Amino acid sequence: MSYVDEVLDLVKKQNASEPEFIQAATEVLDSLRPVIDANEEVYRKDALLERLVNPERQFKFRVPWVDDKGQVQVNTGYRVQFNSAIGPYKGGLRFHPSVNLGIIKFLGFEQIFKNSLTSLPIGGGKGGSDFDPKGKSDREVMAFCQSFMTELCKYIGADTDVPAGDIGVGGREIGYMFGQYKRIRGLYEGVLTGKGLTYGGSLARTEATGYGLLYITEELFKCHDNTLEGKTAVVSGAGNVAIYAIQKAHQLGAKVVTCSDSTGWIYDPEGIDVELLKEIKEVKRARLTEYAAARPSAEYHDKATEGTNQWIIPCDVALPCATQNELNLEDAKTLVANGCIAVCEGANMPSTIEATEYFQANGVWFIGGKASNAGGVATSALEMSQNSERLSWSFEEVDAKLKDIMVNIYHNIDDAAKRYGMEGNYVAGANIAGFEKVAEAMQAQGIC
Ligand code: NDP
Ligand code: 2IT
Repeated sequence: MSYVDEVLDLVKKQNASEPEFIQAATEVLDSLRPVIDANEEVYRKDALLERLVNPERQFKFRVPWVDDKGQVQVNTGYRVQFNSAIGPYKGGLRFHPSVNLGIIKFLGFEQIFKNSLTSLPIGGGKGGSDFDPKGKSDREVMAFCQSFMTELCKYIGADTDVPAGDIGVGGREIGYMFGQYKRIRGLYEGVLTGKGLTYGGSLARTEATGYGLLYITEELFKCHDNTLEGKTAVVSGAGNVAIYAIQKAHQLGAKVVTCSDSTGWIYDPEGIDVELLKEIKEVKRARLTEYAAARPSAEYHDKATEGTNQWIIPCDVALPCATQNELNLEDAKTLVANGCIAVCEGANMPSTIEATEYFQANGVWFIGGKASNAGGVATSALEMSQNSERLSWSFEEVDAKLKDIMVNIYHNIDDAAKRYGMEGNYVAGANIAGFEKVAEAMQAQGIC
């Protein structure tokens, strides 16, 4: 049996109750076959892959907090410190009722390769909680964040592990957690990224994931002698990544006609009104029904009653920006049948493995999240640099660096795929390019 198959068997056996982690590990290891096969003896002897699929450390802890009725609530918190070969652990915190250890492990595993692709010195980690910020008062969110950080602060630090946001964690939550870290540890340091601009945050971090997604998509089109100008795009999600993806897509001349949240989706043939969407989601924290109510050109579709999603709308480009496995084989078939030529993932693992394979088999240009959503964490690393030198850079400077990083990622993953005879397979290219640096650093640091 090949070394890759041996380790995949082990992953499935040891993590049987973690389907998302198995999915992420399978996608990566499968596409690394040519690289591993070429070095099989050395890697097997050093158990390189067994070390790669096992987190260096993981924490699971109780998070008690008091709700507005005086009732004590108890949630579970997690932080997985997956791999520190190339830098301090770096990766977001997700607050969503679906969070469990398997979800955090899948996200932490993806983060290793994504962070490597940014070319910046950051290792892979992820954390979060099954806490649901939806419908909670600001005071309840603060109480939760303070309790969460009271435990988490023991394991993190500006040079050891630097969390940030993810689903359900934005500027408000980062602020409450930063305040609590400072109180307990007595340190004013860059322990979190995505901070507010008045206390060490970086300009352009809020926009970075969505903007970065469009910068790499733009480069993809350019390198195929094509352009985003005049193209129709379908976006899922209506959170941080989706909002700024839509904004940059419009700046680049495309028209985004959809967005979604967990209950419904909007079709707006005149193009999504980003300012209205921002007001509804960032300020009011309301549902998309309000978007349709305020915008005569928009239709609202309820997912539960209609059983549909935004992927049925014909488009040239699809940008999934909500959550894992939100785009399945059926959706992929619909998109291809409707003429979609490119799919670039803003979310982490939004396409199932079957959907990804279908896109690739049908000539769709497909860039997986590890590469295409790396702009967020890359800009987090730029925030860390600014904190270290106690300076802040202008929006233009950060944005220019972000664009450079995304263009470089495109060429690195394209080159890696070509080196192994898989031209156009950006999934394999990303996994290979991400892996090469981490593997070399792990080998250089001995057995640890
Ligand atoms: P937000 O919490 O800001 O927004 C998430 C959006 O996705 C919301 O519209 C939400 O709808 C929807 N969504 C979340 N969970 C589900 C679900 N189970 N089913 C359907 N819709 C869902 O998160 P972000 O925009 O920050 O994150 C979106 C994706 O991008 C995630 O996969 C995240 O891991 C990834 N990502 C984020 C980065 C960042 O910098 N923020 C960086 C790189 C990747 P609702 O409000 O109804 O729940
Ligand atoms: O998935 C991701 O890359 C993020 N949620 C951002 C992580 C970060 O540290 O900025």
